[in-house]
Amino acid sequence: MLKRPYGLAVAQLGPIQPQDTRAQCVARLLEMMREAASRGAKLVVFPELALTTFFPRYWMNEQEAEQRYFEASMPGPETAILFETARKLGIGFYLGYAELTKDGRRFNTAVLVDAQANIVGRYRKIHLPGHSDHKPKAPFQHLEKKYFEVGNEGFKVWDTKEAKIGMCICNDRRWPETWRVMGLQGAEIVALGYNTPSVNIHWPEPPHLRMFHHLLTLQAAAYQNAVWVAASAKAGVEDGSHLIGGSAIVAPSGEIVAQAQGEGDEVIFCQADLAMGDTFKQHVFNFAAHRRPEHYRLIIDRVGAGSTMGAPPTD
Ligand code: CDT
Repeated sequence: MLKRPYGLAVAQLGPIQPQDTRAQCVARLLEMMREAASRGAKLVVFPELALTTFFPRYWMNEQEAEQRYFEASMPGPETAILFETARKLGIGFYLGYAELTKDGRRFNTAVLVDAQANIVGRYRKIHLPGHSDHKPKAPFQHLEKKYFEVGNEGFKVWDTKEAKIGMCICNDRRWPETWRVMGLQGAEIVALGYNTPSVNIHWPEPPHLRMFHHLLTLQAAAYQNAVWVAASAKAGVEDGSHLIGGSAIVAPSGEIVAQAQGEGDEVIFCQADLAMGDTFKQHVFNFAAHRRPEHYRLIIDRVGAGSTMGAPPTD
């Protein structure tokens, strides 16, 4: 089979402190965008909520959150330069940010921007982790359920000129349904950003499991859906709270082909051969030949099992 090379880059961000400005963050993103383009990338993937510190760790009222951390337009005054630079460099990008819509709704969102700087796709996070109530005894909060609505646009795949690209955000990667819905649309690349605290405030989870489960889910999803996965962390210590790194590019074989070494700003790159996904889609994961949807009905009919159904969130 002919190779279909596609330059794929992931730009991991080190910590963003609460006092850091949008302009400072955007300058860091621009530097990495330039590096990604110079290495031959057609797409660079930035993290979830890439313009601010991971603010769901703070309890505040919604109005304050909107003023400090949300974007009322994309591109906006501080992010326009990202679009202009991408157009000049001829590179596409994925950018996660907190979206405030014109009618005042809030979503944890990512956009897919093409090499002409057009927004070609938008994804609003569906699997929101954490809680909406104040937990004063916890070392920090995880208030995504307070600040964001559940995404209302589903899991889509965008047919760009050179690749079919899907998007998801952070906690979505832990759920096989996320990937299969995109796999069934023929996704070739799935881009995702994440902010994963190494401490679980809900139960004493051994911290090493955070990295293990992160890579486990990416690798299983890449293989089972025959897609390339490009996953970008916001990493390091933000205001005393540690976020895991581990940004990675995973092939449809399930193998990690590039991985960030540290917890700072870092670009990783690989020349992804999209034909590898075609091979897996024609054989072991030939969905049309092998799937048995008549036996999968419970997946859509039932939300949870047994006694945990309807229980409060405990991630
Ligand atoms: N940002 C985000 O979604 N973080 C969650 C933390 C919960 S860990 C079970 C994540 O899935 O990484």
